[in-house]
Amino acid sequence: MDLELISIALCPFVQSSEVVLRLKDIAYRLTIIDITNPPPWFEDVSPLGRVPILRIDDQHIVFESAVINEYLNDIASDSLLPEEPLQRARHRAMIAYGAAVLADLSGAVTATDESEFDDAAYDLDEKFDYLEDKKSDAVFFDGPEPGLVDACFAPLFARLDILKPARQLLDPGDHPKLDAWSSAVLRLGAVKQAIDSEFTALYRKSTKQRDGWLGRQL
Ligand SMILES: N[C@@H](CCC(=O)N[C@@H](CS)C(=O)NCC(=O)O)C(=O)O
Repeated sequence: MDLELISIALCPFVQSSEVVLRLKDIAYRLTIIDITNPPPWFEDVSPLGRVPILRIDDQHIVFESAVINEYLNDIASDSLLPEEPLQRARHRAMIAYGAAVLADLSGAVTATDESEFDDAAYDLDEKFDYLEDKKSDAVFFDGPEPGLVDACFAPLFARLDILKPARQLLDPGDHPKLDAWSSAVLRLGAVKQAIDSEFTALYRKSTKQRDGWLGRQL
């Protein structure tokens, strides 16, 4: 099976799919496009004009990262989701929550002044309170091995880590379970491969170039 993941640089949703591909040891090709000047074929493969897109054997298309990740989970052994329906639903809900946390982080990064930044950081902190409350004592989100939820949170944790010199948005004192979870996720080989030092440099540079309040502190 030929799997092509269509991406843009710095997309956290693409990175979550790459983490799943690496956790499941599935071979794939990465095609990076310029979303501001997409190739003519992009319109045909991306109904929402967004990445990630998974192209299978050059003929089938799957879009939306959560759907792509479940598909990848389904085609290889050792499921990254629990079996029990309510637990599965809980994990899927947490994946949707992770996307909302990423949106808050984006608000913090794009805030132009300190007061706008503080509002975004407050929203983020409230999300962290919820996660701290829901997090089990397990190493990963819900057990000793990483799952789909961990893959979806990896891009968030990586960004928070890169932004630390500017602001420690995830305070280990307030959110110890979340902090330990983030460290465990960032130590994973699959995460280090999918979110590498090249990304760190690029994300740092793009945050500084945005000239938002946070970028100016980096
Ligand atoms: N819900 C979507 C979100 C994907 C998304 O927002 N992708 C961004 C890049 S990170 C994108 O393609 N943006 C292009 C645009 O909005 O023009 C998913 O999980 O796949």
